[in-house]
Amino acid sequence: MKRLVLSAPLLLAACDGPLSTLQPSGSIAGQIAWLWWVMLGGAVVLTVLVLVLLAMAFGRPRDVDGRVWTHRLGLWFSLVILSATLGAGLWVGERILPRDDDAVVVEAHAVQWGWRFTHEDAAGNRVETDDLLHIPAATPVDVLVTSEDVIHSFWVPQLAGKMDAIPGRTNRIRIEADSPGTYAGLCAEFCGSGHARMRFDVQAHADWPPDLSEDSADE
Ligand SMILES: [Cu+2]
Repeated sequence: MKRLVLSAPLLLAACDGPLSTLQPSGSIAGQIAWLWWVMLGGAVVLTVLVLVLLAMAFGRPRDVDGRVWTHRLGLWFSLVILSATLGAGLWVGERILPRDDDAVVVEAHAVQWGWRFTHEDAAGNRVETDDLLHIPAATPVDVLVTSEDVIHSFWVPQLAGKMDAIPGRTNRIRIEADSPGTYAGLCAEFCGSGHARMRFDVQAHADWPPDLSEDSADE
């Protein structure tokens, strides 16, 4: 137990970095990170309860009130915790869905093994980029996710959750970056021998659409 406690900082250090869902850079990813902590809190509380019950079961015999430990704690308390985490999941899940509003729409097309992204320039022309998705900062962006061949998955951990790229189907996911910058993305569904190479970047621009003719790294 002592080792586990001492190694906690090391374990938490692994949750750091540009692919961490626990370092959100937008409101959608922020809500997902919040839900992660709520789920962790609920799991810890129930795990502690089970460990206490186990300790009592294997400890020396003693008189216990069955109504308290079985009904109130074992049943009702657990139901309250599970209901709260379920409610939090439904609440967050509903709030991060794409809506019919003025969100910017871009496209992400997956192919073994890379990403082709499309956005519109100021003249309304389609601009295609490989493995680099341009989006506006501080604006909701809906990504239309498609696939050429097998199932892939579009994931930018600091901006949103995952969305599968399925052949013959268009899935929509909303992402948002609070501020200009570059965010790491990857394919989150094993899709063959080149899966590990399916990394990409998302560049969030203060000005939209961006002028890519001079320098795409204008942020
Ligand atoms: Cu993949």
